[in-house]
Amino acid sequence: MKRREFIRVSSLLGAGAAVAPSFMLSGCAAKPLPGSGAVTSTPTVCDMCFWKCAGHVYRENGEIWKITGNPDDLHSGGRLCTRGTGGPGAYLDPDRLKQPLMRVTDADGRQRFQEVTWDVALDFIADKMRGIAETVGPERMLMLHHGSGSRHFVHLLRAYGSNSRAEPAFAQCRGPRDVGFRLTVGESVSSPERTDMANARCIVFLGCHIGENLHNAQVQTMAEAINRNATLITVDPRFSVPAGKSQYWLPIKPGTDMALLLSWMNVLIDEGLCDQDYIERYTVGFEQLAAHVRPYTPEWVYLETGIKPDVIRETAREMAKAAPATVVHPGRHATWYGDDTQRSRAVAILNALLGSWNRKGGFYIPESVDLPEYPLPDYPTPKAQTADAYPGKWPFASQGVTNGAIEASIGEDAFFKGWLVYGTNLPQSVPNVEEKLKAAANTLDLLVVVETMPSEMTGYADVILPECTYLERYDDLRNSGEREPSLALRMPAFEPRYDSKPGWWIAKQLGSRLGLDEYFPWQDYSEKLDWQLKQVGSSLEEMQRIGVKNFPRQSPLYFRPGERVQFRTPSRKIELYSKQLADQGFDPMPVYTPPDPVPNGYYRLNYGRMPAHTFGKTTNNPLLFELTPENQLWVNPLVASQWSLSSGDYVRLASPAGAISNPVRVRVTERIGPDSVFMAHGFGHKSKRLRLTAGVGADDAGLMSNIKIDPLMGGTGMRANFVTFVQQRAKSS
Ligand SMILES: Nc1nc2c(c(=O)[nH]1)N[C@H]1C(S)=C(S)[C@@H](COP(=O)(O)OP(=O)(O)OC[C@H]3O[C@@H](n4cnc5c(=O)[nH]c(N)nc54)[C@H](O)[C@@H]3O)O[C@H]1N2
Ligand SMILES: Nc1nc2c(c(=O)[nH]1)N[C@H]1C(S)=C(S)[C@@H](COP(=O)(O)OP(=O)(O)OC[C@H]3O[C@@H](n4cnc5c(=O)[nH]c(N)nc54)[C@H](O)[C@@H]3O)O[C@H]1N2
Ligand code: SF4
Ligand SMILES: [Mo]
Repeated sequence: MKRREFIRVSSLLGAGAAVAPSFMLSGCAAKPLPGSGAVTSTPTVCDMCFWKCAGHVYRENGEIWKITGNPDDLHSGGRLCTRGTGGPGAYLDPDRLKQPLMRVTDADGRQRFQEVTWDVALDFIADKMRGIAETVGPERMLMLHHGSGSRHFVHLLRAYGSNSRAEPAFAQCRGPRDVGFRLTVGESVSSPERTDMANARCIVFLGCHIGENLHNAQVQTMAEAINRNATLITVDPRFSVPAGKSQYWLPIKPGTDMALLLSWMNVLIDEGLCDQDYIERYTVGFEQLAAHVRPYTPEWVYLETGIKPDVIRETAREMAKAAPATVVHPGRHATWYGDDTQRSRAVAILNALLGSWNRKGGFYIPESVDLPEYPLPDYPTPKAQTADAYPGKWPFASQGVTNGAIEASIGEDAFFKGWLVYGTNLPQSVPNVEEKLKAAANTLDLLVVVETMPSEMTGYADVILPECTYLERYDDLRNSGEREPSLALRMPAFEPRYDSKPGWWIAKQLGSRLGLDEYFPWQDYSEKLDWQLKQVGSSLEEMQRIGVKNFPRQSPLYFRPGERVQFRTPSRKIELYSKQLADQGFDPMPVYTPPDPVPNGYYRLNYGRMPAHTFGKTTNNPLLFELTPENQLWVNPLVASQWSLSSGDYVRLASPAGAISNPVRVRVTERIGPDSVFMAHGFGHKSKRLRLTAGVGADDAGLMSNIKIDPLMGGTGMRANFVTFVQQRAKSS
């Protein structure tokens, strides 16, 4: 028998589970108007996505009423997005995990989850963790995670002796961008992105689809730039939201951005449009770069990208005219075609030629509050790091690589023996991973999932721990590097519903069972926050009133004219030519490789964000579900007529590897070219306990089998995937 079979968590609730809940706010009409009862509020930091806007939670007669932005919060401009406003739905969702669950095997050999007490669940986990530490060492316990709440568990594992961890937000998202910028300018673009769009006169988006990607301050500063008549240049094969706001829309042939970037450099250098003073002062390798980009003439690049030579020249001149107030936006989800670190390097190099890195209207220098850490004993030094699980691979990975760590968890002699999974839904977020997850689950000694919802990932667990939502707990203070340093407080607006618990409490309980009490000296997490706040002249009491506190900057926002700067690269300069890469056998300057052609009868699978949802994490939220219940498949009219499709039809998609999607609703639109189809990521849930969203819409991840691994840092390029339609027959042409 399999050690762990995947349990569709549906078996837990019995027959009633299949019925969709009627929406619990539907009783509102019978109540007095919102706001007419006794109103109280508490501050929060939104957790509906990973941007961390500060807001206030309003209660009326003790019940949730609404969440609004905190006007003092520069991070959010005082406004929440659609998803942030939908936060009450996360708290009220009747499908939330309600009590700890443990996998049990019945007499007939079938496995199911059984409700247990917290003591039983925590004792079980602590026993297994102790066993792993004693037999193979604590560093063989891996954390897979996402989100600010995971810090409590990072702390727990560090205290226990493991620094092994990985998050899809690296190898499936911004990893190549971070590494590409670090290799070039010595530091990352950070989150929130340090783009100075608020002051830019020209903004270039490659793919990056802000407006559908609703990262709050990015949307607002883009809107400010539009109002100031900044020149927007959007490179996207699809007519995206920013494309619609741009003076220049460059509908590029997918996968050829590198050629365009190199051609822009060619034009800037050829026409003498670079910031020569900046280049001489701050960069190395200009001569090599100039020689390298010489062959990438607009005429040659036109044949690859489909972008006309005069458009390439004109847009390069626009960038130079506005420089240094030009942002070539680095995007965020950068794992596209496997050469992504190099493409991100090309973006960084282009910004350097324009002199925009750390200059007004280009990028600013972020600053956070100098907040002391609570005094605790030092962590033990682990005997191994995450990368020791996949030796020799991906020398420039600056964080753990999920795909590498998952593969190193399969088999009796696997490197990792236990997993603690927090706030990440791996079956949807790591492409082509389900068989690997099943194999890992069959051999791991321990697989714990800390979740708020019965996600697909919970189906693989030994133990599922129900965390309460962000509206019911304290977490660490928000202290991100920003234009202006600030602290923001997340505090409970409500007692945890059901038998859910805050992450800090769960981590402390496990710590105590593992003999690590000295790392968790607080009875309540608010004691730790109060201590930290008092070190910087505030207090918990003050923050409970104001929610956000802004602090004066200690250092300038941009480079001062002519300032001497030491970049954090080996040469202490911006590395247009990278000796680091050459030394390891990689291309020292970015090189263009054409993408795989689309197989006959197939279309490129393009995917991205939609405003109303964050991945699959909000699709079951009753408020947001009501707004946007499903994703749609964008299909070009030519393709639609070939396959006899109309808007509103449902189709299934097939991948070359034989995967078939759920039915997805067609939207016929000129906004996508005839070589591709497009859908928002995060739909097509399989977990039946997500009663609203289960089976609704299609999952892009399930259709991905052709993954292009970035040799520098292990990122999983996901854009080289193709699909075709099932059910319909192509008309004979
Ligand atoms: N195919 C495909 N794959 C992708 C992408 C794509 O577009 N297409 N996008 C990539 C990108 S950009 C990223 S950043 C990653 C993101 O991928 P993940 O890191 O996996 O993030 P989510 O998909 O948002 O999953 C978050 C999970 O956390 C749970 N959760 C929500 N709130 C809480 C909480 O307070 N506590 C706990 N413990 N759990 C909580 C949610 O229920 C959900 O199951 O996916 C990447 N993978
Ligand atoms: N509402 C909402 N907002 C979000 C999120 C969310 O889940 N919901 N997630 C957040 C996260 S974690 C991330 S990482 C970001 C991701 O958001 P971004 O970094 O902005 O998006 P990307 O996935 O890089 O790019 C998607 C765009 O690339 C285009 N594209 C596809 N192929 C190509 C190509 O070959 N060349 C070019 N130039 N363009 C191409 C697509 O048509 C699409 O418009 O969004 C963030 N914001
Ligand atoms: S961008 Fe929206 S969902 Fe994300 S933290 Fe801000 S308000 Fe919340
Ligand atoms: Mo992301």
